[in-house]
Amino acid sequence: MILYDYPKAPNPMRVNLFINEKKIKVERVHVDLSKHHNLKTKFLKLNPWGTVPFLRYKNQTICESIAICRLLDFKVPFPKLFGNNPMEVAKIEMYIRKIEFDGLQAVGEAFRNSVSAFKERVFAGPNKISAIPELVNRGKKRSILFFNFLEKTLKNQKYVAGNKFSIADIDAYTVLTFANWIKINGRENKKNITAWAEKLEKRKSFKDYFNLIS
Ligand SMILES: N[C@@H](CCC(=O)N[C@@H](CS)C(=O)NCC(=O)O)C(=O)O
Repeated sequence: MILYDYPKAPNPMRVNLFINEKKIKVERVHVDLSKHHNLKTKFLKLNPWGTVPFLRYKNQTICESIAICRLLDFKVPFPKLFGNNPMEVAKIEMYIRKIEFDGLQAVGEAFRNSVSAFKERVFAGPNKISAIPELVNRGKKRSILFFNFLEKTLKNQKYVAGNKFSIADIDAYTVLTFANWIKINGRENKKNITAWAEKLEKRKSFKDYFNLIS
């Protein structure tokens, strides 16, 4: 099992946090996104989508962070990060979709449309699509709305999807970190987000991740 990885980037970050929570040992290949190595022929041959993370397992490629986590979840079922009963599973799925669409994509919209390196390739992968600078502010507004939503959610529950730590916390924390790239501090004036983030940062899985990228 080989993880093609660039741990500083948001999608690899969430898979790395998941792997750490599960204490899974994987072999890693570093794909340097800062040098666009994801578009090198040798990587495109393995993953034509041109994104990381992706996992090579049994001569097959699995890309998409949540799909990778799902596969790993079958291999190492505990701790349960996708829920333990139908209601937990549904709630976690509900939150991870909301976080991906309204959080990760919002920050991504502001980031990708603002960076000169992605001017002609605004979406991850090999396709050439031009950036639209007007979307930077829209992405920032959407990101702020997302953090307002997260603050409200964390007022009533200890973790994002309820009273247990789950993949939803990993995803939401990843958005919080990614937002620094567009100079939005999701903790500012948000006591529930701040307390929750500080709690997560005490977990061994998070400390191990920070060590990996330092
Ligand atoms: N939906 C995919 C997104 C993967 C993705 O966008 N990865 C980024 C890094 S966070 C990437 O590979 N970027 C390469 C590029 O910009 O071409 C997932 O969940 O894994």
